[in-house]
Parts: sequence; structure tokens; C-alpha cells
Amino acid sequence: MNYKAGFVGLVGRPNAGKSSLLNHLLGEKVGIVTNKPQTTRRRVVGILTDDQAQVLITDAPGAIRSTSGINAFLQSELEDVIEKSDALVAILNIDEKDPKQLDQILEMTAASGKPWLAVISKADQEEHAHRILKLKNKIETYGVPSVVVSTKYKKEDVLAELLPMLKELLPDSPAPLFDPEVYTTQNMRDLAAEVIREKCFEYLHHEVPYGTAIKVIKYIENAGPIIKIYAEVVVSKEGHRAMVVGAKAQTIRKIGIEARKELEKIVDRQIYLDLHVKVRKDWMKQDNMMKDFGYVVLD
Ligand SMILES: Nc1nc2c(ncn2[C@@H]2O[C@H](COP(=O)(O)OP(=O)(O)OP(=O)(O)O)[C@@H](O)[C@H]2O)c(=O)[nH]1
Ligand SMILES: [Mg+2]
Repeated sequence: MNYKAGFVGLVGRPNAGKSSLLNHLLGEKVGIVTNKPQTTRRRVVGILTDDQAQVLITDAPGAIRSTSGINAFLQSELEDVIEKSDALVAILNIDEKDPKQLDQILEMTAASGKPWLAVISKADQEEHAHRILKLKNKIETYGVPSVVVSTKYKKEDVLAELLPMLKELLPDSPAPLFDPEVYTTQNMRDLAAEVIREKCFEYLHHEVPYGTAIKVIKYIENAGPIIKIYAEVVVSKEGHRAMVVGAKAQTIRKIGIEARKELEKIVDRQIYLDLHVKVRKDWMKQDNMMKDFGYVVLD
């Protein structure tokens, strides 16, 4: 069989478990995960390489509709991932509150005209298990295969079932497209910003986390044994500053401690993390400021 290589885009609702699935398949954290929808903002590529194929899985924001600001960016980022992928995986989460929305995910994926398959996610959730068969039947009407997954299933088992099917969807390629030794195209500086943002999603509530962005000002890794990271937690309203800082600075301290611990696990080195809260009014409504945080669709 010829060598295969290409990009597979993940298409699903916000909270469908896309980033969790990618991390699970890789056995590494490349994308951040929270129980709040619209966690992923920019695409993240995870790479699975073996002697038959290189599968470049692109995690994308969940499907939403919006015409302005950060949400319009999320929509166009997903549209661009769909356009640039060689194949797609529709992720259908069995805990979706509005199951009709899953039909739209199937429609959207099929309409791309790309080769695709469907994954039924979060299958461990027994209270929603009755939906699995219904979803399978619906997927069958599209004439594409489906796989039932959960991050609670063993990684090896999920890979054994899913990987051969993903390879089938990919074009021939004379060689891998990326260094076979690496598992992501993301750099540590960007991952650090994302992990800090993940903790903001965990420890902040209501609209506050949706108005946060992280800017890594300095990332120093070669000046001694400790990696030093200086970053800004940017909020969109003056009133949010106090919520991010918290009483006696407890909230920002907690965000910093948890982000540092997580990053130390990832890089297996000691980290010094310095966080400052900064207000940039309505940044997520203004293109020039969004661009500053990388929220722009790249050509
Ligand atoms: N029970 C269960 N929960 C899961 C599973 N996969 C993901 N979750 C949970 O679902 C929530 C959303 O997971 P994410 O991976 O962030 O979902 P996403 O599709 O990337 O979401 P967005 O980035 O917001 O579009 C988190 O609380 C996860 O822990 C699973 O297989 N089983
Ligand atoms: Mg995500």
C-alpha cells in the first residue's frame, strides 16, 4: 500500500469533546479542555505517524454562527480548517443538549465534499447511551462509517479502531509531511498561553473567561535550569480585573499555580510563571486587538 499523509479536521459542536479526543489519541496534552463551551479558539494540530501514514489531526473551535468579534473569528477558523483539510471527522457528542444541532454537524461535514467519517463521542455517559444507536442509524444514511469513542476507553483500543479508518480517508504521499518525531506543530510558548487560558476558564465564571486572552510577553528557557514565563491575562472590561485578581489576589494566584503545575508536567522542568492582569477594553470586538492575540485566520 502507498504511504498516506494529510490533514483531518475535527468538526463538532462546542463541548463535543474534540480537544479531549485529540489529546487522548496522542497521549499528550496539545489542546486545552474545560467543561465550558467555546474553549478552543485557534486550531491545534496533533500528529500521528507510523510506517504507513502520517495523520495530521486538526482540532478546531466548535461550530457556532456569528457575524462579529471573537465569535465570528471562531466560525471562520472552523470554516478555514474544513477548507484546508484533506478529510474530516464529524464529532457527535451523545450529551448534546439540542440533538437537532448534531444533524447540522452531519450536514455541514457532508456538504464539504471531502472524504469523512463520524465519531460518536462521550459514549461512557450511560444516561445518554440510548442515543448511540439512533446516531449510528442516522450516520448510515450518509453512507459513511462511524466509530463510538470515549476518553475513558483505552487509548490503544480507540486508536486500533479509528486509525485505519482515518488512513483510508487520506491521499497518497511520497513521505510524511512533518518530522515523524514530533506530535504537534504547536510551540511551547503558545501552549503556555493556552494552559493559562484553560485555568482562567476553570476559575472564572459567567462572561469573564470569554473575555480573557493571554499574551506571553517573555518565554526564557535557556538562562538556567528554570523556564521563566511572563504573561498578561488580558480582560475586556475594567470591572473584570477585580474578578480575575480576586480577594487578596487569591484567584490570579490560583490560576498561576495551577497553570505552572500543568506546564511543569508537560515540559518536565521547573517553571517560574509571572502573571499580570491588564485591561484592553472590548478587545474581542476589535480586529486589530484580536489579531494581537493571534485571533486572525491565516492565509
Ligand atoms: N464523560 C466524558 N466526558 C468527556 C469526554 N470527552 C470530553 N469530555 C468532557 O467534555 C467537556 C468538553 O470537552 P472538550 O474536549 O473541551 O470539548 P471541545 O469539543 O474541544 O469543546 P470546544 O473547544 O469548546 O469546542 C469537558 O468537560 C471534557 O472533560 C468523554 O469521552 N467522556
Ligand atoms: Mg476544544
